[in-house]
Amino acid sequence: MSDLRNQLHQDLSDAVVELDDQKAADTAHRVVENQLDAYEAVDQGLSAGMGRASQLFDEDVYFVPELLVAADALYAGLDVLRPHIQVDDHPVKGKVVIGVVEGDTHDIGKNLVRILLEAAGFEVYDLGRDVPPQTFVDRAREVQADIIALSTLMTTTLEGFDEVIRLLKAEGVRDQFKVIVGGAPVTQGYADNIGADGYARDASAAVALVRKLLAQKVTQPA
Ligand code: B1M
Repeated sequence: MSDLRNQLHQDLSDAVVELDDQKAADTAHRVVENQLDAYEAVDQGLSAGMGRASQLFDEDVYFVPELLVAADALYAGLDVLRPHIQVDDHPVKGKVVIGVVEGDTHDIGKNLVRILLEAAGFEVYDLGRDVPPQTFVDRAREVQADIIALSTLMTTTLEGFDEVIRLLKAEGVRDQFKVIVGGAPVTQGYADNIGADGYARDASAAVALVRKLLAQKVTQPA
């Protein structure tokens, strides 16, 4: 069974790299028919494939049109797998407000993070992309979020992270929320410098980080 699972993960990843939405959907159906874990298939198949496609972009093998069609293949697989992702019954639950900061419209990675957080049983409020800092703060206060999750793919928009934290402090509510950050140009050092509560490298790491921060909140109430 693990051979089949590995093969289907590889096929999903290849489907994204080959820009083949039909293959992505067909392979995703095979994952479901064989009762394999849909979450793992998203993480280790589709998401891994998008990472490979991005790498090919960096190497000037792929250009923007290829990346957009790769994303179509990713979403074709996701459409099939998403209803089959088991919602985790992990005891620690919480509310997450997520979005891509102002000036940045790259949302493929943020969407993956959102989907895996939802699958992990968190209540996720997705503000979309190009989100002004004040909107994060207002929405987090409105829904009484536990976590504010900020994503960006561009160095030029990183300062949106600082701005959200600055506004939280200015409104005297910094302690009410854990702020986590991620996206390709982000590092643990950057997160530490701006006083974020955590950094995650990819979507699965984001789920683990949210769990860890919420578990700390439960054991150390404010
Ligand atoms: Co553009 N783009 N793009 N782009 N684009 C980059 C980011 C770039 C690095 C390409 C390059 O020049 N080498 C570059 C940024 C350079 C910089 O840093 N300053 C760039 C640029 C410059 C631009 C434009 C300005 C180009 C232009 O118009 N001149 C423009 C931006 C417009 C704007 O936003 N204002 C632009 C536009 C676009 C498209 C629309 C064509 C398209 C985006 C489509 C979309 O998202 N809806 C696009 C794409 C596809 C890319 C690349 C090729 C791929 C990004 C991607 O989707 N990767 C990218 C180059 C690259 O990354 N190699 C590039 C796949 C995705 C799954 O990975 O988003 O990294 P990623 O997410 C990962 C992790 O980062 C992490 O988890 C995810 C999955 O595991 N993660 C988090 C993400 N958010 C997280 C949050 C967390 C935790 C983890 O916690 C909160």
